[in-house]
Amino acid sequence: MTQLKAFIFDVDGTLAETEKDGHRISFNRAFAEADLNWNWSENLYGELLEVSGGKERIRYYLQQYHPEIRENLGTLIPQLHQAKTIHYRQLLSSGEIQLRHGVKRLIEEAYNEGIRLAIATTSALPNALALLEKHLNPNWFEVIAAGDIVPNKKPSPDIYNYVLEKMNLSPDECLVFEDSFHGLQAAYQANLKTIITVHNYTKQQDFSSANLVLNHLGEPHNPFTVIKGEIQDQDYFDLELAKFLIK
Ligand code: XBP
Ligand code: MG
Repeated sequence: MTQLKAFIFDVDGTLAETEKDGHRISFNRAFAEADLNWNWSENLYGELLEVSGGKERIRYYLQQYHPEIRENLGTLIPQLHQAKTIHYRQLLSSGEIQLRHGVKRLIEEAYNEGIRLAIATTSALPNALALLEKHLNPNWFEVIAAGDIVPNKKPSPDIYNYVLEKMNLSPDECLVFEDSFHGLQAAYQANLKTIITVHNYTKQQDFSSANLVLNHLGEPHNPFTVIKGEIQDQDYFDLELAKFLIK
């Protein structure tokens, strides 16, 4: 029987719904500040989420929607992204973005029971830290793998392989929490079992290789809905369910 040793969490979309009301708003604020009349609507942002990473997303947007802008991209993109990061951190510190249902409860339970914790995110490190500092304790996470720390972003498995190596763990001892197809692909290619909690931007995606798909992690008085997976008599995701899934 395999022993559960660690949880690895994605950040954006998994710990909190940061994309629509967080990252998107911050990109738009950075564009306005730079006197650019680009506006990423909720719909357009859904399309742009196909590209992981903020800098990569701006570059893709320019290629698709402003192919005439070709000069100084090597300066413009990092400048915009840096400004966006400042806006994003301000927005998070204001407390406007809350954790998703069950996240804090599960992480506290895992930490108190000695389950090792890690973060694997495409977001820049300051952005991931801003959310952890506001709502959780960054010191609880043994490894916080973020942004450009690996050569290739999700759906590449690089970030998950990096975490496994740093923690000296084998994939069968861990469970991953993700919200998106890209995230699932990354974890799956690293041979990790994955629990998906969907949201509006990802609920139509293909999660056939996930071990469990939920609408959220649930709370004792706010049960989850199982979208895919065989579990019995469970209203919320806890360590007991995690141990059952890892067997
Ligand atoms: C997160 C992302 C990130 C954020 C922007 O993906 O795609 O690009 O939208 O972050 P995941 P930065 O949840 O799969 O890690 O601007 O900090 O790059
Ligand atoms: Mg995500």
